[in-house]
Amino acid sequence: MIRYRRSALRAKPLVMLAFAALLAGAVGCQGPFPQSTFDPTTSFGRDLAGLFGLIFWWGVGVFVVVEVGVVYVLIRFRARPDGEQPVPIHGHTALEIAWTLAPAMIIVFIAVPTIQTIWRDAGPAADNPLEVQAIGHQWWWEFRYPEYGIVTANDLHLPQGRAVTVQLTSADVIHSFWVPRLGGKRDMLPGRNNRLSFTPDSVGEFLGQCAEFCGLSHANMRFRAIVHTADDFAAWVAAQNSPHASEDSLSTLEQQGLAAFRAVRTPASNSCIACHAIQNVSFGVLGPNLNHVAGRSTLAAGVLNNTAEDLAAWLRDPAAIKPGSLMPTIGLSQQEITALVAYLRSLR
Ligand code: HEC
Ligand SMILES: [Cu+2]
Repeated sequence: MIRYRRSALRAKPLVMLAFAALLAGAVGCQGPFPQSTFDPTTSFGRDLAGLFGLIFWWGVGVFVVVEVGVVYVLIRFRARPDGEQPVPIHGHTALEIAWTLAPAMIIVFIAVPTIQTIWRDAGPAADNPLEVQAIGHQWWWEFRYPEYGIVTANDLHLPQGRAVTVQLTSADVIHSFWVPRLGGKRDMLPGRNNRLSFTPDSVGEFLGQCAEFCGLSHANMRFRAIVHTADDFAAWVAAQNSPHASEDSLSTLEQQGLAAFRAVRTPASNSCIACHAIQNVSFGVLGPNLNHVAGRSTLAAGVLNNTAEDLAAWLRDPAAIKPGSLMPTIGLSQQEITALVAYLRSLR
């Protein structure tokens, strides 16, 4: 009696815990799902989701057949009081052939659509694709548009309805390019070119993420694919290709910022110009190209908002915001930070 009551007491919190976990899980099932592969916006993404669905339903079919078989055998051949022994089926040729063939058939049913999909989607994009070179860096994304002479970072701008070929490579370690709603995930390997081809069909912003552990700030290596209408994309290209405001037209504070940007520091590797490129100012390539940086949707690969306060915090101590950041803490004065923020925010 006492034992029974003890275990009942122990079971109660367990049941409640299980219930709470179930509730938490169910609440977590509510959208929105900004990085769901089940809501594709390219033909490539739809092909992959379709293939997944097909194989999932094959799996459901196999599950049902196997479970029905198990339940049938459990009931049909259960121990009976009269002790009747079932007849063994060892060496039953027809059965042996059947259960060898059935899995082989299932593999064929999975393999044929899979290979068809690979054939359809792994090739180069159709006529006149937009080529974008995506280069993974610890821990940010460089995007180059050879057709337009544009180099930018962390925002992948794309036109709706035009095929895109993204050439994938890395400047350092292995990264992986993944925008779940555009479809597919593909590694970026140093010294090698991989390719993803797709045609975006919906305007919008789609979140991307490095999907291969690449060091301390791997989880802080995010980006956005921003799909525009053809006209808006042309406007974006024109804005990227327009020159920055001339030096003479900068305010005094902005000019001080430009001077701080150009300053050669000690050690020299702490100079902004050693790592960053700005049109007509510098050619560094270790960090993101800063042309039109004020127009980006985020700073530091999705970690910061592109605001004056966040930019100032970044310049003060990058590693405090992004562990392991390859931009050093330079020890800028408050005056230099204010001026640099004003200058960088003039690069619209
Ligand atoms: C040793 C190289 C190096 C130096 C020197 C350097 N940076 Fe950086 N910078 C980087 C790297 C690398 C990143 C990318 C960090 C990341 O997102 O992980 C970066 C990011 C930035 C960004 C964010 C850009 C974006 O689009 O996200 C700004 C702005 C910036 N640096 C400004 C400066 C300024 C101003 C200076 C000089 C005071 C400077 N940097 C000095 C390497 C450097
Ligand atoms: Cu990475």
